[in-house]
Amino acid sequence: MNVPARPTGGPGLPQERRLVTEVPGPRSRELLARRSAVVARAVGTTLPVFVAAAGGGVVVDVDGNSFIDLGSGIAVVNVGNSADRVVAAVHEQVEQFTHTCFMVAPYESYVAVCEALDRLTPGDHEKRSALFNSGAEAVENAVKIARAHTGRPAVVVFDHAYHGRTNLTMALTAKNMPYKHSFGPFAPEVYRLPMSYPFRWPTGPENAGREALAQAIDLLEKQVGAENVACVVIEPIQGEGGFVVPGEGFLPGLAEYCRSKGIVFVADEVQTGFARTGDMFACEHEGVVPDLICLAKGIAGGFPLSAVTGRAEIMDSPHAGGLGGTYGGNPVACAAALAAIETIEQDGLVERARHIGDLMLPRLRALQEQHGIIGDVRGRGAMVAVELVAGPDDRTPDPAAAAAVSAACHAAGVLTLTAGTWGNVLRFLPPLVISDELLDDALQVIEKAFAEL
Ligand code: PLZ
Repeated sequence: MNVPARPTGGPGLPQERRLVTEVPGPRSRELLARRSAVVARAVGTTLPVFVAAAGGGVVVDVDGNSFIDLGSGIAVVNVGNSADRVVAAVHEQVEQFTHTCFMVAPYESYVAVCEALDRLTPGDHEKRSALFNSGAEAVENAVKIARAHTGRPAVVVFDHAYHGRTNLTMALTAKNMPYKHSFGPFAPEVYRLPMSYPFRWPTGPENAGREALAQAIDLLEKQVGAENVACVVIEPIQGEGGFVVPGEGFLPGLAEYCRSKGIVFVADEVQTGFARTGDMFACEHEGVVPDLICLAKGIAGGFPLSAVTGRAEIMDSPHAGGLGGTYGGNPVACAAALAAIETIEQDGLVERARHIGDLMLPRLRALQEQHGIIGDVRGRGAMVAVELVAGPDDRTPDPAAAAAVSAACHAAGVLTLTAGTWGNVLRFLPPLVISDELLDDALQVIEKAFAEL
């Protein structure tokens, strides 16, 4: 195969949607063939092109096609791909050392990341952090910490939740296919409660906060018993579950209930964190202060890093040596995190996320007026979605329509993702550095895809 000159990624890439071949193009097709001969088929692909470079609001493939990025690698590159500060910090770090293992010989950047998390996460109580590699690992460790602290076994989670693919986090995740099917048995002592899902709440969205809270507490007390519960784990806005924003009062009520019963309240902000929703963390929207917060994805501009941050007395419950891992808080990932956090703060990306929501939500609501299959438009900041259903008076999920719109967007040069328990949610997660012009162009492509459905 003729390999073209390697394009340089980062914000300097031309910020344009550009199709120069069919999708996938010939070079991507060659790589897809190589891939299917050696990569396990269980590992999925959303957009069947191979990436050559990415930056700002675009992803460029090996055939020279430039896609508008509405996925951010699943809410990871909030600061954009190969963001300037991240690239510089990583270069500097790899020239110094790449790994010692923090548990063997520590280094300053790990401590500096924990200082930043102490400062940025909700609440002014004394905090401690521990660093890991993936979102799932952060959630698993939060459960370990909560169990050590309370001496209780049970973990309470919600319908439509997604917390990862390891054995314990599969048990916490709600959806069978594709995440759990044939992979059991799962970890015990996991209990699932109904979620506050306004669009699907039987008595109407306005009751979804209050009624869901009462139901959740009632079920928890009857079926589990508060005194058996180590922690409640919840995404403040559900990610893979379809960008479900709980009804007002649900999260604060739950946090308050947990406090009154000595249950550790764990916010899984793996997808919602780091400016994504127009606040640094989604919990802040209703003033919720979690006992423990799980962080990953947007924390390090594309490098594998995750964290659990929380109340010092809870975090310090496990015995010395009880938490860790070879790579947790790797120095390159920590350098990237410090640079990503600086970028979010210096470049006003929290405000930028709000601005993206202000641009997208009205356009999507206008689209809803024209297309009865758009049952719901929801989200916050740069985490927005539309849920597709049979029609204006029929909420039967329509995953085929979501797949068709998404495919039309891909063919036209816009990278979109789907989500939701029924796969009927189109979700949009642009990098926070995307230009208004690109966003407008992407919205026009989405509008056209609905018009031609
Ligand atoms: N908690 C809230 O969104 C990861 C999963 C993609 P890891 N979401 C993307 C896929 O199909 O595997 C996620 C999340 C929330 C935990 C996780 C898990 O994070 O870094 O993928 O382990």
